[in-house]
Amino acid sequence: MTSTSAEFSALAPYGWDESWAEAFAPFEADGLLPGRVVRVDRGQCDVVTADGNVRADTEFVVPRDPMKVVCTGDWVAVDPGGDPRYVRAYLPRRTAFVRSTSSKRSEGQILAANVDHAVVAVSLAVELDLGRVERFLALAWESGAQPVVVLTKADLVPDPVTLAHLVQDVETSAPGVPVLTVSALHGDGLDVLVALVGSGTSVLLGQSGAGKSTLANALVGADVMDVQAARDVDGKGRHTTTTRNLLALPSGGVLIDTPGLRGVGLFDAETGVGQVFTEIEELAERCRFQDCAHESEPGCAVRSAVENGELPQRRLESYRKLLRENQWIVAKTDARARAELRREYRRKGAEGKAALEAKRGRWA
Ligand SMILES: Nc1nc2c(ncn2[C@@H]2O[C@H](COP(=O)(O)OP(=O)(O)OP(=O)(O)O)[C@@H](O)[C@H]2O)c(=O)[nH]1
Ligand SMILES: [Mg+2]
Ligand SMILES: [Zn+2]
Repeated sequence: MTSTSAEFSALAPYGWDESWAEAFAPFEADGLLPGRVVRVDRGQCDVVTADGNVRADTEFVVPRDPMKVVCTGDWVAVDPGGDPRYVRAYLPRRTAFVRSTSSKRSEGQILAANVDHAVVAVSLAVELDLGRVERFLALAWESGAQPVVVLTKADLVPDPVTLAHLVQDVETSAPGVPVLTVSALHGDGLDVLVALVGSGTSVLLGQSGAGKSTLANALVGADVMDVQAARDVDGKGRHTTTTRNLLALPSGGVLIDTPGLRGVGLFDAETGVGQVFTEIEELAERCRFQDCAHESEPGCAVRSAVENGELPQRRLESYRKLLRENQWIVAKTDARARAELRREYRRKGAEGKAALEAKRGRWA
């Protein structure tokens, strides 16, 4: 069975296509309804379907694994009958943003799924923190989406030379990533962003107060998202946006607005980190030793690039810091996985022993 044309016309603005329909076919055969999650809060989600918006419980697809929790951007199979309705399954994700939840528990948390463009919003109202930009970009690359950096509130940097320098600094920290400047206040630079988010699904990421919801409203052309009242408190105070919201854009494309992230912990993002620091990884290929740590080894191409001013020292330090952090998370996750495995073995071992004793008992 294939997806109906009603489904196509209702869901196409949200990104439904032939290949999603194909992935959905087995669920269609079971009489389930396809839809995209536009918002999640506390075990429930809003799903846009051909029957309009439905609120559904996600209970059935949550086997206590935070990576398997339905999230905004997921394509899901909803039980059409029943009260409450249930999300029965989600389709395999094309991309997923994962961060580590906290430093104590090494768990991944899915921020958004099936995203094509990751728009990292960075406010020009506060001092540029390139390390933070790099961290966001590592997360973005790791997800499988193409990142773009948007420097917001460009109206606050009226001097074009200063603005150009800021853009250049970010570009140096973001190889392969377009860097745009926009002012939602004046509308400057919005056309470039409109073109970029006009296809596929984009997610707005960044600190609280960076101007993500202001951009979302500008792109939607209506005040659909609440915006922070005072504009001089970037990154501080209350988060204005508290849920992740998926919006269909009038000129095509889908946008997910997210709550500001104060800290983004990496979660198994080594590939992503590598993509943020491609120039360092390229230099490293020319180091004399293949496993060069770029510290005191002779013939280190990375250190000599720093010495001759080709590579900023800050970049190398940031690279090391993110790699270290990532290795630590991976080690911790592995340790946790190993501990779980040990528990499992012990449990199985105990079962096995009990079975053996029962058997012996029978023969005794
Ligand atoms: N001067 C200026 N201020 C802006 C611009 N865009 C946004 N702001 C202000 O920045 C503040 C924060 O904007 P929001 O859009 O709420 O920020 P956010 O990133 O969505 O914040 P959270 O939802 O908390 O993550 C608001 O007071 C906006 O008016 C801009 O282009 N220029
Ligand atoms: Mg917001
Ligand atoms: Zn080296």
